[in-house]
Amino acid sequence: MEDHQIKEIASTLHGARKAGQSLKQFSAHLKNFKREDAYSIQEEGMRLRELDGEKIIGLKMGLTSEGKRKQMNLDSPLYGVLTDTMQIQNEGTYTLKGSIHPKIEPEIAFYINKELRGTVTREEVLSSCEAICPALEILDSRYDGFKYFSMEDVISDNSSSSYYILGPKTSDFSKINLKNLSMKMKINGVIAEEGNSKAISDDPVISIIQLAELLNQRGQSIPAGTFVLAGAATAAVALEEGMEVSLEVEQLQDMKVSISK
Ligand code: 0L1
Ligand code: MG
Repeated sequence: MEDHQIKEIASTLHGARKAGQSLKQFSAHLKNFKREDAYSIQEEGMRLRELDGEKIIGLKMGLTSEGKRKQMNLDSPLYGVLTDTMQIQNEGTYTLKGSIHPKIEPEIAFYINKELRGTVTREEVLSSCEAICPALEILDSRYDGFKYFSMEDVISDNSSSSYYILGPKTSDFSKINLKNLSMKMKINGVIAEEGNSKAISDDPVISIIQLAELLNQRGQSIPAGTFVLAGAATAAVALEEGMEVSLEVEQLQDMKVSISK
């Protein structure tokens, strides 16, 4: 794909997000839309957000469970980039105004304090991680009907990232079995989705390993001082006014967010 096309698509997606308006999937009419083009569009989109004054502070892995990949008819994990203005404080309020068709999903996040580059081991990830926390990700696709025709559509759209909430940190997690933590996402006190951390790449640490590998393919790394949302443990739930969404992850502290119009 030529440079001007990358810039044009990134700018169209940037405008759609700011206007809160969905658009047609690019792969409906683009031939030969490659994964590397999609990540270039994502990077250009982040450059536009930085020009708007946003600061990149985190990363997210998506499509980390086989179930979710099948549900969305997409074939492999992907990543996106998170900025400071996408963050909502724990126990804060998310306002629906300006969104398109937002959904929320339960995750676990890792705070990385030492750069992770290329092929890394589980032990290297764990020794580079200063804390973990429960996290809620608010997805919002800039495409009509929250549908994609290809991975390239989603990646270009910064992997549907919109907002995120980080729960209280746990620094001493060495005795916590990250591969088997029950996770309950409640809406107004009633369980809406229930899962286990094992659903996140079979082990959420594997998501971080995969992220380091995906970034390395573009000559990048997970920088020190970044947090990473490792992926969802359950399906996402559509957001509506008046919801209070809480997340309980076994052995971690609870968190919540309120939804207003
Ligand atoms: O975070 C995620 O797993 C979502 C990635 C993109 C697919 C979707 O929009 O559901
Ligand atoms: Mg997610």
